[in-house]
This record gives sequence, structure tokens and C-alpha cells, in this order.
Amino acid sequence: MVDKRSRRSFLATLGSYSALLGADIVFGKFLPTGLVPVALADEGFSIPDKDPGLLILNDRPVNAECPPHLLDDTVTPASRLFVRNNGIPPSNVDPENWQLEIDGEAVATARVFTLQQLKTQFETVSYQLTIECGGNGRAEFDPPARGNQWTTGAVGCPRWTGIRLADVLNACGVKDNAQYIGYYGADTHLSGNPDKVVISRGVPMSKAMEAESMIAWALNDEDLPVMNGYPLRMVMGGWPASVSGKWLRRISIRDRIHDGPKMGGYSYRVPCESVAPGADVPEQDMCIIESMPVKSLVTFPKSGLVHRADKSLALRGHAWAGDFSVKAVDVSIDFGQTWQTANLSKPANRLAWQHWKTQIEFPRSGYYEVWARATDSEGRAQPMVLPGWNPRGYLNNACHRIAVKAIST
Ligand SMILES: Nc1nc2c(c(=O)[nH]1)N[C@H]1C(S)=C(S)[C@@H](COP(=O)(O)O)O[C@H]1N2
Ligand SMILES: [Mo]
Repeated sequence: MVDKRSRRSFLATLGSYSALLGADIVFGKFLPTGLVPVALADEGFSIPDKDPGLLILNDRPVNAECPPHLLDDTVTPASRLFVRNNGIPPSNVDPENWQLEIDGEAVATARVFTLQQLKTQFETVSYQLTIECGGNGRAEFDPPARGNQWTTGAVGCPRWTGIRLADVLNACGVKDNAQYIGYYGADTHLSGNPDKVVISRGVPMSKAMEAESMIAWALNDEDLPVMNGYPLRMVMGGWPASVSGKWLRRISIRDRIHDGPKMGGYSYRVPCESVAPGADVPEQDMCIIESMPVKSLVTFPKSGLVHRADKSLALRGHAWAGDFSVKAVDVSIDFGQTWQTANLSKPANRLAWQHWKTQIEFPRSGYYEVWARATDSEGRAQPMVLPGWNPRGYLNNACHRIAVKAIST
């Protein structure tokens, strides 16, 4: 018997297959789950519940980013939230029997909660929170950095619903020696070894105890998509998304900086002091990434637009700044010689991205680039070109550029 959830995702998949094929799949209800119609199989792989417009960077593990023009919504639709898997997501998740364990050296009383208990014993909260992979923008690094070659689309800002991590930690009791929390998920290591942890990262207690630090089960009022952590995940807005543990099974309250896989070495760490491109950086000179830097996207129009030179063009997008807010967004069409200030909205709540819009006029027909540059509440602006090179290619917050051709008719 298929449960409601997998039935629903099956129907969603069937719907997207039909859309891709441009035709109704007449006997679709008999299509075995997981079998990709051969007409599409030839074109490669597609991700369940995801917009076919996502750019797939890898299919094992699944990694896919969203092109900027598909991130135009103020609240990111589930189908357009990027996917960054380090291992293989759990299959056949049974939400009725899902449990979350809280343990660690610094927990007063280790406890286990069922998903149902989490949903009923704590106050439900919803926040729109920006998550961005620490490696978003890696493709531009020179010398190149290995790993997924993300361009601009490993970011999104959906509305999450769940409970406060702090409430759950407090229900167990946090001892004075608590320093960090670390998560464990139910995904499997690519090697297939069930004892090998895929990734286990975390945040200092100060971030864990913030009002917006969540354990979430819903995204835009629906169950989390399978690829984004169904049935339960952490969401830590503004920090590298690698701290937002998916398929959440266990949280340890640690008496030290969490030391799970991908906390040390060169993972999600950058040189504490800036280094020359290509430098060999000793491990002990690497520091853990915390709040993400200020950044923005132009989500309309799509790069490559052809527009009438005598008509103004409306532009829009989003801007975000880790733990901070965005103070201003400016746009330039003359390669940064002059800037025009865009209209910037307030965030839906702390740690949500902000929307900007403006109109530009073209002095004459020809090729233009539109550049957008955001400045955070501390006065730090996005660099025009690639910022601090680092061995694994994290934190590229250079300005987003799009091409527009203005033509006379
Ligand atoms: N259990 C688990 N949690 C995880 C990961 C993972 O591979 N396994 N990937 C992390 C990384 S590196 C990122 S960028 C985000 C991506 O979240 P998303 O796939 O929902 O966009 O999940 C994080 N949480
Ligand atoms: Mo990531």
C-alpha cells in the first residue's frame, strides 16, 4: 500500500513527466514508481517533485541548482529549491515511526521524540528563511576548486514550518558546558557502508538558541520534498546550508566544537586570513564558515533579453546577507561606473531574503550588462569580481550580471 505522501509525490512526478513529454501519459497510473518514461530516460535524469528547469550537476548524489530567472518568486516554490545531497536519501520513509533523538555530553536528559510528539508538544512556528550552499558560485574560482560547480542557483528562501530548536533542546535540558550542536541524518554514504556518516555538521549554541533556528517538517505548508529532507530537517537561515541537516534523526548537544564528518579539514572552512589564489593552506589556518556574506540576484529579466531601446525596463530580484539585513541594492548598466539605487523591501522576518526592483532606461541601442550590488546593514557591499580565493571554493558573493540587448525598431 502506498502512503498518502508517496502517492502524492508519484502524482506530482507523473504530472511533470506529462509536462515534459507534452502529452498525457494515458496509462500513467500503471507506470511503476521510479520508472522514467523511456522518451525522457534518453534525455537523462529528472528529480522527483522538482522543476524540470533545474540544472542537474550530478545524479549520484543528486545535486541541482535553480537558474536565476526561475527564482523570481518572493517565496521560493518547493519545486525550485536547489538540492545538495552528499549521500543517498533514505527511501520508504515512514513518518509514523520517525524519531528524533537528543543526546550528547551536554544534554541534561537524553530524550527521544516521535514526529507526532514534536508536532504536538511544542509551539509551531513558521519563518521564511534563506538557505544557500557555502559552495554557491564555486564555478568561478580560478584556480578552480573541486566539488559541484555551482553557478548562482544553490540558494532559496521558502517558508518553513516546524518548531524552535531551542524549545526542544530546553525540554531536554542544556548543561552549562554546552558549546555546539551537531546533527545526524538518515541518508546513506555513497560507499553503501551503513555505519559511515555522510555528513554531520552543526552550529554554536548561540545560533542554535536563536528564535528562527528551526526543526521543520513543512515547506510552503506542504510536507518537505523528499530531496530536501522529508520528513524532518533543521533550518538555520543565513548560515551555509550544510548546517541545515536533512532527514533529521539525532541532535547531539556537544561540550566541544562539533567534530562530525565535514566539520574539519577543508570542508566548509576557509583560510582565517586571506591567501593568494592557489596557495597551499595548512589545515590549522582554516576557520569554520558561519554567517554567509551579502549577496543578490537579478531574477527578472532572464539574461539574454532583447528589449526595445526606447522603452524602460523593469528589473527585480532578491538580496540577503547571512545573519544581517540588506541596507541597499544598487544596479549599474555601465560596468559599475554609475549606480542607481533600487527600491528594497523589508524582509518577511529576520533571515529572509529581501526583494528589490527598479526601472532602467537605455541611452541608445546596443549590448548592456545589468549588474546588481547589495550592501548589508554593516556597510559591507558585494565585490564586483571574485572575492577571497579559498581551496574549496566557498563564499563567492560577487555581483550577479545579466546581459540585455537594446534594439531600435
Ligand atoms: N543529512 C544531510 N543533511 C544535509 C546534507 C546532506 O547531504 N545530508 N547536505 C547539506 C548541504 S551541503 C546543503 S547545501 C543543504 C542543502 O539543502 P537542500 O538540498 O534542501 O537545498 O543540506 C545540508 N544538509
Ligand atoms: Mo552545501
